[in-house]
Amino acid sequence: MIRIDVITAFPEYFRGPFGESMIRQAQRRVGLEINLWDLRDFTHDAHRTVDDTPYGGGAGMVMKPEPFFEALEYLFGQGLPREQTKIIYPSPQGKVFTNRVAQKLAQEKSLVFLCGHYKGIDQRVIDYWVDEEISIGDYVLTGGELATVVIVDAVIRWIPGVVGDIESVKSDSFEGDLLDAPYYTRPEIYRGLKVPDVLRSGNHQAIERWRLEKRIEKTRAVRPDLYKKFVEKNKL
Ligand code: 6GU
Repeated sequence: MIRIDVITAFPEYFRGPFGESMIRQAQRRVGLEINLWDLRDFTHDAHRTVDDTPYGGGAGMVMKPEPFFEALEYLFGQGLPREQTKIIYPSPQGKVFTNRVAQKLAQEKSLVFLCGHYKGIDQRVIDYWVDEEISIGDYVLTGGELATVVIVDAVIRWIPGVVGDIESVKSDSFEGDLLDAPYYTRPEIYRGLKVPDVLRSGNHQAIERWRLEKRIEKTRAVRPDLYKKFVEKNKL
């Protein structure tokens, strides 16, 4: 059982992705609980202001500390146990998110995501509250909402019961430092394009060998960094 709380100035952003597919299945099937909290509900001015100009000057705005402090104090005041919660701040300054990080986060009881916008959140929120600052890659998004959706999706796949067959999760890309093999379904010939014979041979050993070859070939071609890891770990 995992509980996820998201603190955001744009809660509507999540209704689509969290209402669909895998994430909804997870909420039904394994009792995943997702709560959205509107950051603006923790402001006190008529304009419900969540940002302000940066000390030291420069372009862009910074998210004010008070609404985040008050939202978190509210959550933990409502009985969410702080010591059993990981507070995550998705940001380009974070450590890079990988499938391994996703698998580890899936073992937590409670995750809280703080969504930043503009230049980011006042550093005091990060220093005082945040357990993990996580980036989903070397590019900049307009806000942390999309990164939160990405992280939540990748995390919940690792909760037993979310994906029907956990073996499928384990054979996906990146397991064993390799990308996944190509897949085919019917028809056997489509517009003259054939499914590889080996996949129709019924020879499971040959199929496994072929799949491994394809994974190695593809990884070597598009991800030399991963391929190097694979070669080193397997002493090839
Ligand atoms: Cl987590 N947030 C934003 N705003 N941009 C990003 C990111 C996160 N990860 C990569 N780019």
